[in-house]
Amino acid sequence: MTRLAICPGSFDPVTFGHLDIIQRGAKVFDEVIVAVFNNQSKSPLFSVEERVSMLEAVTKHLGNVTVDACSGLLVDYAKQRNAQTILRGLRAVSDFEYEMQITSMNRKLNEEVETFFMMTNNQYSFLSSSMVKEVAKYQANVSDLVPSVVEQALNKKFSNKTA
Ligand code: COD
Repeated sequence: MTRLAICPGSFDPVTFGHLDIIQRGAKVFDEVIVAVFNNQSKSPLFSVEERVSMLEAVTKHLGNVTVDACSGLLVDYAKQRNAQTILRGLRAVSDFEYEMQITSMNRKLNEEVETFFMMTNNQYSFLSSSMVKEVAKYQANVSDLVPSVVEQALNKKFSNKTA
């Protein structure tokens, strides 16, 4: 049986923290699908198409990773793809409550879907897409935080805007 995991998120935009979880997940599972959702509680900077395209660029070296644009419920998407595992990353205690809520809701919606958590690499424990956007808006150097394709896209987004 193929061990397939769905790695869901907003990825607005993908950071080295996300990439670390995807890369490590790709070693544990036979196949990983990175599922890009629009999280209603966050207003996105990049369109889903832009996020998918950046994720495809930064995961192209991983043969067992694919990227997909998704809408609707995560558990429905997992069922559609015949996946029983959701892969999420955990940074700090502050993530725990949010992740517990999502996991409990998903379990209530479909108890056959299990969620696996991977602890962040220490060097990325402070890293989030929102912080990257916040500092990039003020032209700070984000090359240590995001892949270069994302850095270029951020520069382009913010080059015509006054902070
Ligand atoms: N280090 C390690 N992991 C990290 C880091 C980091 N520095 N930064 C982020 N991560 C992890 C996150 O913990 C998460 O596991 C993943 O990377 C993606 O992160 P985000 O922030 O892009 O993803 P979210 O939290 O916005 O994703 C929310 C979902 C899209 C999964 C959620 O809204 C969802 O399931 N939507 C579909 C509708 C649904 O089914 N709703 C019911 C459940 S709430």
